[in-house]
Amino acid sequence: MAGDAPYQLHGFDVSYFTAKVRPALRYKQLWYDERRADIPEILRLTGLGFIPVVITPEGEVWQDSTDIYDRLEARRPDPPLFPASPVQRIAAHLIELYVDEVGLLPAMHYRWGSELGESSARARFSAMMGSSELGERAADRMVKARHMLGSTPETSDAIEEHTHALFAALSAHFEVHAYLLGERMSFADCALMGPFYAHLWGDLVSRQLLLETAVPVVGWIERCSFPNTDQQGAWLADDALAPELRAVLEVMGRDAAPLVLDAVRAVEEWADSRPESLERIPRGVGLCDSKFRSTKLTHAARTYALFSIQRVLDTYTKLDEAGREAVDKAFRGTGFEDVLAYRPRHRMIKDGFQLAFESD
Ligand SMILES: N[C@@H](CCC(=O)N[C@@H](CS)C(=O)NCC(=O)O)C(=O)O
Repeated sequence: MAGDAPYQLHGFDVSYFTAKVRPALRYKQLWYDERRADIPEILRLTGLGFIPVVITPEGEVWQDSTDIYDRLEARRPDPPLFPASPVQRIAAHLIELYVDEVGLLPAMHYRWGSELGESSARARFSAMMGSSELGERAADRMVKARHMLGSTPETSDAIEEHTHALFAALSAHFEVHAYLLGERMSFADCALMGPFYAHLWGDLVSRQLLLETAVPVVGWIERCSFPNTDQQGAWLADDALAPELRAVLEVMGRDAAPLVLDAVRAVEEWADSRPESLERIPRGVGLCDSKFRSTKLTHAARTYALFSIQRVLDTYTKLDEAGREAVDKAFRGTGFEDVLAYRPRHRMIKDGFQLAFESD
């Protein structure tokens, strides 16, 4: 799809969700121009203060990393980001669910949860904004967001245990395979670059941890950053998942599924009796308590959680019986079976760029 203008990616190098999208643009071999996000312009274009935003050569505006994947795949199906076979496709969706809802915890913990982490992140933010005043202000907002997500001094041990388990499982996997689903990148890899590129690799404390304990993961970050076409092989044959991926899915599923489901239940309860006259649904509907490993973790129940789980379940419930059986068998015992068994009673849609309930 050669045009006479590049795609534009508006984001930041420190940004989690920009890091989800950048590898997808590179993998698709699109001509794109990455810009430091112009937030007033993004507000004007989308009505929202979120990055990343992609502007196509024709001037279409794409917002939300999940939506950006869908549109990229629809426009340029080759090379593919989305596996067509049920088990691999659902695996990729579940990994993206982990990233969108829970991967923020290790990312925020290592960036802001220690003196060295916070002081180096503040310096990075100030350098990025070209002003220590603006950098400090942005950092203050992130420190608050970190607590709302459930990354606090009380949960830091559990988050570190989770991260160590994840690094170990991913290292064992990437010692054998180039990417999560085999020898070709998929949107699962792009999604997992969300926590791994901007935060875990870009930040001082976690970078040291990766280099000391998870070198195969560093190799994978490098491959996802430069996904050259001539270095892409195939996803595993026969819709298989690598045995090594099972351990990764177990860390993600067992630790993350309870948090996602608690948030979704809280959002649904709120939606049962939501005020009729709401112009916009809120980003969060209050706090909810969950168990993260064996620690109590209090986190904001974000309305986006319902949208995230719906994305997985829409794919799952449309599978034929044989596909659903194969998926059930593959994810049984990972913790993700509880996600696949959930049936939301409210449905979310996008009204423009804004999340809304279908009946609104
Ligand atoms: N669902 C959106 C989330 C985007 C998002 O939260 N981006 C962060 C930066 S990494 C942001 O813009 N935050 C601004 C805010 O929370 O107000 C996506 O997947 O693109």
